Amino acid sequence: MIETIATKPYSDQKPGTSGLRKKVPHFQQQNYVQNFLQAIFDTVAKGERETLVIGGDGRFFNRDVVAIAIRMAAANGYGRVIVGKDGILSTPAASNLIRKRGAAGGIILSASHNPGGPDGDFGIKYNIENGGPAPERITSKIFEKTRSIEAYRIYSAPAPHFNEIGTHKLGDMEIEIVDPVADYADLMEELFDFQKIRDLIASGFRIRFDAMHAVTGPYATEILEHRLGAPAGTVINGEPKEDFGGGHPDPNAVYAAELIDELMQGDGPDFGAASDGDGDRNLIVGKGMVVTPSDSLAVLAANAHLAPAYRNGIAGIARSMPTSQAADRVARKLGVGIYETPTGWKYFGNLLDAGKVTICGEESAGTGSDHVREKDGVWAVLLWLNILAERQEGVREIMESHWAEYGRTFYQRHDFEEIESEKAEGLMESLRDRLASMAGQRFGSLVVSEADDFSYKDPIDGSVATGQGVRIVFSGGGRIVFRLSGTGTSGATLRVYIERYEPDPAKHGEDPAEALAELISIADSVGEIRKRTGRSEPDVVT
Ligand code: VG1
Ligand code: CO
Repeated sequence: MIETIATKPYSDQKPGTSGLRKKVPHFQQQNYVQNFLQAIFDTVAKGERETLVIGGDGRFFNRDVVAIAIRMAAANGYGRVIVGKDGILSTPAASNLIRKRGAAGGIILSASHNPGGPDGDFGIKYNIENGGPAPERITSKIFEKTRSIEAYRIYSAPAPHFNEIGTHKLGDMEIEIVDPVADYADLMEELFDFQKIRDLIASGFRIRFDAMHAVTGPYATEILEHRLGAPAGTVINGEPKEDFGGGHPDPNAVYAAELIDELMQGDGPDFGAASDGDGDRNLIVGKGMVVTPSDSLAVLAANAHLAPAYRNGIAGIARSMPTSQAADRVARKLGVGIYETPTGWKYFGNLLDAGKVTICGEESAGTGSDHVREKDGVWAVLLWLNILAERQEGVREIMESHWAEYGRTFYQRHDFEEIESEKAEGLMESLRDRLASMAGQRFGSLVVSEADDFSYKDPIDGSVATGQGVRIVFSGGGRIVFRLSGTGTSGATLRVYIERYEPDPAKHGEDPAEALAELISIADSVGEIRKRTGRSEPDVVT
């Protein structure tokens, strides 16, 4: 029976960069989840017995929300839901299922790289029929609905167990419980030359993949160990846990330090990789070197043609604005389009759908292509392996020859976490107020050539996003970007992105911290970081 239950609106259900993210206890407030899901269904459902994909990264509270989503989908006119076994679907695998099964959309439960557990973070995101995150015009409608919601609809019977593959019914709605890995692994096998990678591994090439007790464990184990023949133990921390084993599933130098250490040893593996909570990010580590995500995007774009799926070349590249301009130089050389978008994968969807770009990436360790409409951690690892197998070179050799050909873009991101929101807003406001007078100003040896607050007009649908981050560009190609994170759950996180282009090969071996030292100190003075926040050092440098 379909029940209509009265509810009261919450005022804080505004989706951020990637869906609604809050602490678990916040989500556990009465009807908090139900309100948000009903607002999604009211915004998107057409009542035409459509298909909905449901799954998440397995974090604490995942199962409860999967069960609620199934019962509410049945009460909101869906004809079929496709649910990952145990409620598990990595973000890229969910995107693939939506596309492959012609679903109207999907509910993805994840707070990505944020920690999990009863006091950790949780998140709900809606993806549209192209498999990608709902664009701004939809998320803002969802938010509007949450502010005036009066009731939600739910099927009174409990949801069936979803711990075994099979089909069930709830009222008129079919429930299909699927293997979360199989379709995704098949897709990877279509895109890449598995035989070549198998040969590379058989020749003694050693890989270490750290799944960080998050969702990619089963995916990486199936693909790397079962299908590509890597020895058991190649995937570490491969069992998804509700609290990620107490860790922080963010593949960066801080949280993946153990993996990086291993790769720094002379007798360690040849290639290291890690992914995040929901499997859409990637960290690539070579023997003795971590690959900066912005560089990884550039290298993947320059070498994509070595993998079967991209044999005929790429149509174009898109990168988020704070991502370094290394990829722009590749696009120029290839003679393909380069697009600069606001932060967040939702801005790539239209470009991918229109065939304007094939490869997209963000400085935050996200890379992907037109094979799905999300960034994809395991995909990036496999494209790297395919390139390594074709070129028969190590990661370091590939990086060094890339820099020799294109020049090196030194890059760092500095995060200042849990700043009081007012102080963070004040800092950004003050920067914006000073923008108009900044061009021509000298800081140390550098002169500002332009400064603005980034706004983006989507070339396909004409929609406009403003206030996407303050950019200060210096003559000679240096750049500092300031923006506030849209994924945090307590206080504000200030992100400062710093880059400098170095064409001289003699200087490519420099330590990034030194190569960027002057810009880092300018960032502090122009941003008044210490003065306004009292912070002298960032919490995380990536
Ligand atoms: C961060 C990253 C951004 C990424 C987003 C979602 O956003 O900077 O590049 O798309 O997280 O990633 P913000 O607003 O905190 O800077 V994840 O792996 O949710 O899915
Ligand atoms: Co993620």
